[in-house]
Amino acid sequence: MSATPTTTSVSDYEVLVVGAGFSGLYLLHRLRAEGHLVHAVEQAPEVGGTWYWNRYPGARCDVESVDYSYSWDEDLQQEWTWTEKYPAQHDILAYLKHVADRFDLRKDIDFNTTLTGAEWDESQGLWTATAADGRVYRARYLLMAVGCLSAPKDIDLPGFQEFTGRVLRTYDWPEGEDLRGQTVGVVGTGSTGAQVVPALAETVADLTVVQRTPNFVIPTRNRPLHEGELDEIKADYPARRIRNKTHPAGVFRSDNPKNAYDVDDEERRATFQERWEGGGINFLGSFADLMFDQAANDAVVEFVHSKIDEIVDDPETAASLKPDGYPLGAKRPVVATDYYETYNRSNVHLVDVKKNPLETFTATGFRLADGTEYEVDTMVLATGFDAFTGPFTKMDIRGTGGRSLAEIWNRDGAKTHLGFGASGFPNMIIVANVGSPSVLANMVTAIEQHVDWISRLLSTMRDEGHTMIEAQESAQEAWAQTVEDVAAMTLWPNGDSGSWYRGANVDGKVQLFMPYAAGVVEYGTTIDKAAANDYEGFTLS
Ligand code: NA7
Repeated sequence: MSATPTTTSVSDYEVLVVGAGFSGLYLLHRLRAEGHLVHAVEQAPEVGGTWYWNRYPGARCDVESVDYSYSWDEDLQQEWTWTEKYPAQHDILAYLKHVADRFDLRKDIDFNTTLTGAEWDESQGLWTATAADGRVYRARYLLMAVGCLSAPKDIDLPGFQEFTGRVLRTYDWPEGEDLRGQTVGVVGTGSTGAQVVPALAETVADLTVVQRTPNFVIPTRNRPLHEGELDEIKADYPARRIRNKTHPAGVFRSDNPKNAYDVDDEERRATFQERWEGGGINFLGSFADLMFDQAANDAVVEFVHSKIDEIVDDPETAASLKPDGYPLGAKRPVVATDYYETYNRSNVHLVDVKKNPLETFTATGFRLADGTEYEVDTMVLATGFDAFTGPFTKMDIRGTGGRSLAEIWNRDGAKTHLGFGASGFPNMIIVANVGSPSVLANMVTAIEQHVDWISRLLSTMRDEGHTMIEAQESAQEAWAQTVEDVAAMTLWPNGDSGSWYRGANVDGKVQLFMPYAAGVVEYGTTIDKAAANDYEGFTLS
């Protein structure tokens, strides 16, 4: 991927930003505007981060377009035209390219640059980062804007090396790839699988979907924005943004304040039905206690099961599609279009490998435990990510005394103070990842909150003559415990979901609940208080 330089070059900056997705681009803009000498590196040849890579058919965000965009520039939000309620991958990528051009960000980004390691030089108080092609970057601050879902999970399918057909990963789907007329297998029924399956079903000759754990899939109900709708939103955009920032999930959502059993059976079902028809993650706002009370959650589970029965013609397929044994929400709820309906097509078959395990891949397909063989031209892998920590642990990051971040996180789990810093890794600042609301909120809201805090921190440090910040170990332990305790007050960690929220989707990964479940409002109060208290829990020197 990376170009080979003819000589080894060393570049010096005050701040090195790793990644040019939503967080890296805003960091670059904001820190540059505040007079910091900042530069970014990006492994892709283009901006966009996750929205550059995930270009599989059907890729779409489940947060509304008008909210899944930057709020920090009124002209930008006024001039950009979203055409659909929920943005497709190519719409988001076009938007981020526009942002990069409009704010002249590209000149400070090195594309095709994959960092393989970074080492803290104690004597000089600098990070030295090395790219795969040998280029070296030195910077006082290393800002990890690497995304939560950017390192694909290693392939862990039995006998997969035997398969000689074509393999496509949703994570880096080749531009314009079309499987029209082919016999195709898909592994994975998470958010990605549930989007790619209906899209592929339209064009391929035959589609076999390998499902291990069924998910709760809520209909998106995407549609073009009505004429005048965008103008209306733009007329009062700042107020809408404020509402986003004052909702725990960072979204423009009206949650029902009632608990599920405050109402009778009829009203409860009508409420679920209305939100189901409305589509999208608003469904999660049906009742206030869905993620806090098992009985409330059982009610929503029962409702979704009834929808599956209503939609899916074949009773055996419907039974396999019903999630069981974990609360709705414990695994990230999936929002997709025509997912359950797709199983009524004659060219689509569901293989339930919980009932009939996948024994092995063969040269031409795969075989199940009962001996059934499937032959496919192409296997599509939608098998998920080494979430949160993957982008960090695949790099060789060395802190004070040569300690390895990968070794520590692989052994003890990923712990941070307030989601910003790890003890032993001075001046490495983490953006919207482990220990902060991140994926449990609208990522763009969470990112803006983090970037604003980080830019205040760096300007304060400069103004006060500090050059080093490090998370205190005791504060980090306490925050990791808080993150775990807050999650324990909810149903998120419950059941046998195998969720990537706690690293349970990757064999051998230490299981800690990684996002901070109290939401962006409470989190904002906590981090602002720490900042006002001389960055409590961090040592500045
Ligand atoms: P997910 O949600 O982690 O889904 C991955 C899917 O792949 C899930 O259904 C897994 O089943 C399945 N999988 C993974 N490994 C295997 C093996 N070995 N055998 C069978 N099935 C397997 O990733 P997504 O990309 O869909 O979504 C990630 C996030 O991206 C999403 O939540 C949005 O925030 C955007 P399992 O559940 O582990 O049994």
